[in-house]
Amino acid sequence: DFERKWWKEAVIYQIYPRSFQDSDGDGIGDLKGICSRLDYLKDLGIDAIWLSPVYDSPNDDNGYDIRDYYAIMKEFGTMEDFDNLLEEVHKRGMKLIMDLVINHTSDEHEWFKKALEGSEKYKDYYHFADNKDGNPPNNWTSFFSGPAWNYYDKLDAWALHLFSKKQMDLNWENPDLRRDVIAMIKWWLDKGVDGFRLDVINYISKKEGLPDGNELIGQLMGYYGVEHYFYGPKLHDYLKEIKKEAFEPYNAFTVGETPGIGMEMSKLLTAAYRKELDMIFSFDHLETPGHSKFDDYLYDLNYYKEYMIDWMENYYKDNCWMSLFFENHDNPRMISKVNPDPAYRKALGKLLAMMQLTLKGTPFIYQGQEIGAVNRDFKSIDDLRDVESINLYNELKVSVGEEAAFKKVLCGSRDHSRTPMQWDASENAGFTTGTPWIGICGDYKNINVEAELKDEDSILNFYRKLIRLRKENEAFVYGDIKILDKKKKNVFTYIRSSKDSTFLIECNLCQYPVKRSTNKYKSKQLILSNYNDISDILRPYEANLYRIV
Ligand code: TEU
Repeated sequence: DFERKWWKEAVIYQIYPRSFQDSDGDGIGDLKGICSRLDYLKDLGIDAIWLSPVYDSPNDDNGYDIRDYYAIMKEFGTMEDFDNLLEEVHKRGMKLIMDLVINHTSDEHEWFKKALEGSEKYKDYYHFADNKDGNPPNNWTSFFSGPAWNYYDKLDAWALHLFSKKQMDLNWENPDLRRDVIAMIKWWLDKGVDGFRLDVINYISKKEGLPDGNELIGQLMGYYGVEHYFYGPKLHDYLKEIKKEAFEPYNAFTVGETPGIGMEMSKLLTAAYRKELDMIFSFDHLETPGHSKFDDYLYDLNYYKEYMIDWMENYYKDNCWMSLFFENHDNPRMISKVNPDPAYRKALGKLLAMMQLTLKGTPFIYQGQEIGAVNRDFKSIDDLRDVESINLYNELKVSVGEEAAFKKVLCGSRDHSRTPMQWDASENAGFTTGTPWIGICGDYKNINVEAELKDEDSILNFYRKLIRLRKENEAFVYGDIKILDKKKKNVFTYIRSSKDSTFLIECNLCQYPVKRSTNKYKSKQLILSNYNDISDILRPYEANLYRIV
């Protein structure tokens, strides 16, 4: 009874352009490099590509600080290269989703430069506040350490930045700003892009007057002021306006990145009748409760099971559709989060693929996940590049010293997922002929696309088989899901069924053998497993997919 949409059926692949494929030897990935790898993605079974930002940027936050929405970052190539990439993607029957960063711009954007020159019109494109007593206007803190305000002595005023000091928050209250953003979105849609991932889109509406953040919430969340903007008063108004003015006329796909948004709010953002967004990324499943991203702990997949039971049974009721992801450019590699012991990498990598590609929702595969990439063995802070990691290190080392600060940052550093894609065992893993902008994972000699394509039993070939199975069996897309043995720890067993086929998936969520669940499905045929034989117990991270005949 679901409305059929291409984005419900698609397997989507996220590319972090800086680290995917370099074509001109400058050590930085680029658009031509991506073009040279499209056949690899087509062969993997990818239907749509989400490109992290490629717009002109000073790269304080690797492109999430946009200086010119209408130009391509020079390190990535030219607008002609972009047009060619879009054409080549479409030629292969794939779609291209752009990353739309409209909560903030770079402080080098022309709007902000005009504001600094005193233009009242453009000051109102941002959150400026006159200086009163030499202190920031409120107690809000940045996600990248320190106060969320820059002071500009020429204007004797402060300006808000929730992220880095060079990422200045836009004032969405301003209809002129909204009009300029909508015009820009339509300019990209006129070029033929198929949709957008909207960066921290739930932050765009701030509480009137930007009041101080509650002390207790600030301590709990680790950031002050979040309650005043994570689900702001006019968020739905702004989303309905962009949908009506830009996305709907072009039938453009949208997935909102919405940190902190819970299930009920997500329904208000994505239910079809709401005409706001098609999907959202919720992040609550990425950390087990009581843990922050920078804690030194192993992620328990039993929490993922609990989380998915809740969402699978409640989210779809209201005609909403889930995104399914384990990794992106903001998080460490999932295999390393669950169990860094190399003995389990292969089984665990396939288990994650099995769940992501057979649960109900649209899978977003992050570059490298398909070859079982793991965290990087960074040796010192000089190896890191991410503004969030470096700022946190500088903040922590004052109180806990350099070694402890580095250790804590490594637990959650975004750089783990930003090391170059590992294509083959040649120098620099085939990513560049130059010096890579960030170090390559030491294990690229045996963890690389070329080696895994040749190995029938590799994680990559497991993904390819699973993606093909998804395409051949509608049960994995629109089919119902029924979760069995909900209370049984370490076992995650569920049924996917449609009118013409039924599948049973059974997983062992831990590194110890467990008794398989006693389910009544006797007449089943094993069609895919991460263990190549049958035993009467489920081995560490065992994942089996059966057809019920
Ligand atoms: O991420 C916002 C966000 O939720 C993360 O920055 C998160 O707060 C942080 O990583 C927690 O450790 C988006 C982009 O995905 C991210 O790359 C950008 O840095 C950020 O917005 C600002 O544009």
